Amino acid sequence: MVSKALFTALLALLLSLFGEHQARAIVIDDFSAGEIDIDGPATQDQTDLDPAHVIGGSRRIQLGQFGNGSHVEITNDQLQFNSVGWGYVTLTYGGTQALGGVDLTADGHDRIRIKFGNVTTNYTPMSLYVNLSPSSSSNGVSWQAAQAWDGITIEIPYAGFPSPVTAVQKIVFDAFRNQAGTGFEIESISTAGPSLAGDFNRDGLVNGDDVGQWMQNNGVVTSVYMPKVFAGSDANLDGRVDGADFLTWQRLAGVQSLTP
Ligand SMILES: [Ca+2]
Ligand SMILES: [Ca+2]
Ligand SMILES: [Ca+2]
Repeated sequence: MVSKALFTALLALLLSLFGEHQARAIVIDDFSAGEIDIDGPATQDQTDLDPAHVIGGSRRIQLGQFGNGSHVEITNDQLQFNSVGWGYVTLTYGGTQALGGVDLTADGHDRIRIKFGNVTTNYTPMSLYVNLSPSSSSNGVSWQAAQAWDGITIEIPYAGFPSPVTAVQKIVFDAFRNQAGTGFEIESISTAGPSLAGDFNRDGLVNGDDVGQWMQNNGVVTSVYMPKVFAGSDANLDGRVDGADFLTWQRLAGVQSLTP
């Protein structure tokens, strides 16, 4: 017979072991805190936000425009940006108060992961800076979101960043000089570790949902302008989402089906 006390101790041990293997992502922003609805041009500082949802507990939003009609909303756990004219939005974490040296590589994480919602644009230049002033625009990691990016997850390996990410004081996401009529949604920005190549939507499983994700993003090319940025659906990391990536999914899904 196992006594209740022993059982409880064993359970606690198991939970602690399990906990050690859980790679906990650092949430840079999941947009579930600090709802906002503003028209540009505007700059707004939000403080005292839950640091579990916004790194450092504060975010600065700078909303600008060449022409008119830029608009940003943080609502329903996502950021939504729209612009009639050429608009831009910059999010700064650690802007009002430095982040205090956050190690983004904790738990073996080696990349930043950005999950998009709908994207409506021919192209939208974006950048991510770590520990750099946003004015150093050539020194961050840049990419261009495009129409086919609906629902895409992209990942930016730390190897692509010009600055170390082990003692971070400031993180800046910049979507600049968007074409007229641009709209995009971002669900979350977080750290991440390597994942299964066929797990296109990064939910930890390789299943039919990933095929839906692949179909949505089939044809996306990241390698032309953005050698440092990869789509979650790009299983073989060659900078494009195509049939070769689907075959990787098929292989992995076949392996998994042995242990449903
Ligand atoms: Ca979210
Ligand atoms: Ca999946
Ligand atoms: Ca590929």
